[in-house]
Amino acid sequence: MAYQEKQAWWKESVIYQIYPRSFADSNGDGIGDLEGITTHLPYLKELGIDVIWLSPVYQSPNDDNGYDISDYRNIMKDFGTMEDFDRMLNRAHELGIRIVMDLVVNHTSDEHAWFVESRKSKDNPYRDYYIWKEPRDGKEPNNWGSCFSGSAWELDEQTGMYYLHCFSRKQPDLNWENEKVRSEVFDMMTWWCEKGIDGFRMDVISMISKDPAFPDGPDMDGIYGAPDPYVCNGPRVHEYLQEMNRKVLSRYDLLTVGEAAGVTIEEAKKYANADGTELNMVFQFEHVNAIHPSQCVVGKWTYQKPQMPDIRAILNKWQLELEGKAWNSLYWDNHDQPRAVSRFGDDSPEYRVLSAKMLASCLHMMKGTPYIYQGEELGMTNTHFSGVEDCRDIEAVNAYRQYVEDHKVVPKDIMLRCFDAISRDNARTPMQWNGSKNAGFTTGTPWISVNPNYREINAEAALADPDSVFYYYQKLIRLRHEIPVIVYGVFEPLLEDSPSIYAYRRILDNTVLTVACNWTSCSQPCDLFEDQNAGRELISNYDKHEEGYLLPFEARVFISER
Ligand code: TEU
Ligand code: CA
Repeated sequence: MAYQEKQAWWKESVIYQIYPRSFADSNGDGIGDLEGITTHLPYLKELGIDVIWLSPVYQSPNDDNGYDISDYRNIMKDFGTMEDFDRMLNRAHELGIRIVMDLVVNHTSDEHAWFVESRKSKDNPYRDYYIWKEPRDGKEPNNWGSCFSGSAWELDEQTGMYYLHCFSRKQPDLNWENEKVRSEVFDMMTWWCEKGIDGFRMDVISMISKDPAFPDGPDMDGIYGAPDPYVCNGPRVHEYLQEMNRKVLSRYDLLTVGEAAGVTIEEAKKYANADGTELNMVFQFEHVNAIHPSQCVVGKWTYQKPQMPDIRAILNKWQLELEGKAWNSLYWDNHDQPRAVSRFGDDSPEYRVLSAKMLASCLHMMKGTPYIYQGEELGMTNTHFSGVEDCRDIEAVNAYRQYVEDHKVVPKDIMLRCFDAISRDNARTPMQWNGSKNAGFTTGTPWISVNPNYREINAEAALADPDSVFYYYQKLIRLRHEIPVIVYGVFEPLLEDSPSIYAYRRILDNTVLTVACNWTSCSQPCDLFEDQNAGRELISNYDKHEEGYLLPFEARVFISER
């Protein structure tokens, strides 16, 4: 091989994210659970994925659906028991599927024993586990707003001091400066590794080191200041991750991916450096935030559709600049994002299947490790919110209270339009298993409404249709396992000025992969496949092509030797 990229199983894998609350309910309480996951492992085996990333299953009062953990070594009661977990892990391993856990250690729940102690008094041994500050002029220590509305500081009456919470007030930020905190976290991680889990997805890991000066932030939404510049990629974050790597990660064979809000290319090269001193890869956010602030109603809220050329410029930049230096993760969807086919494709009956397949091709042929979010393989769509009472997500509910009700800066119907477009609840409606009541998700009342389109869009229907989005994903995954250029080929952009076609090449030794995706509902001229004799088609979402054109939402992948 002329070109050498270090081989690794986590580079050759496809990851499937499960949001347990919404995946499958085994006991009729309306909440997905571990037993539900175990039951559906054969479905995932059929899809062909290698790894499951499990959103948090730890004990939690569920202020933020498990991202507020009150005991890292216990299972959330709603989800089952540790025995259920062990059974799921064993069963997955028997099927050759690895399990990656969500690690949420930027913050804990306020009901975690450490915080219960910490807030008791200024001299409590756990006081320094969290970030406590004296009031400034009788008010909050600085202007930071929380991601979930309101101030990022909460006054605790007991001691008259404020604690920091970048997310909800029930998610106090841990103080990573305190070496006891770090060693507690590393012990806990080791405990899970000894259990035999296969890796960690690290929640907002880019935020664990704060600027010790805690300066006011730039305007966030006309009300609060944004903490981002002072909490993302902070001064000691790489030191902490290198310590974690030395003490835990390097001792096991793991997949590690850092959720890295605010990460730049330069920072990613450190977090995911090829020497392996920190993490395998990070989730960057640029392509899912490809909307200019001027197109937002307030804060992150918008109903504008992002444009392909902007997304392409971002993804191409990440592909080119990490080459040989760090590894990319590839995703359209997760539990914090609206459904990909609705946001980037076209979820109308005419184009839903075609555009879902196009998006899948576009992403899965890039260089990096692809992530599929539950239901993405069915082309599940966004849902509709007719009022705030349809919402479950703390982010949406709090934003509604703050912007619509309290400050009255956004009219109700505009806010709901934003929710339809990008609320996180779009991703959290129950997995659509079949056309029976509640989409086969539960026999009880689901904790969040099922998307009304479940009679047409569901796993049973997909498995019965050879042309389904499901089988298209299955084929993409199989191709990745069989054809090295898909994993290791160098990325080269094509047609960078096209307003409608996203195209690129991948090259490994003499093998060339050519990928072209039409992001529009019109036929578009395209001459990339003129010389058809030179190779063969690997996959496409159309059986017949039109010479010199890509049909609406057509995707074509071609392999040849040079
Ligand atoms: O998300 C953090 C994050 O940066 C986001 O995607 C965040 O949800 C978004 O900015 C809100 O608009 C992680 C988890 O993925 C998310 O589910 C949690 O709510 C959050 O951390 C707190 O743990
Ligand atoms: Ca249940």
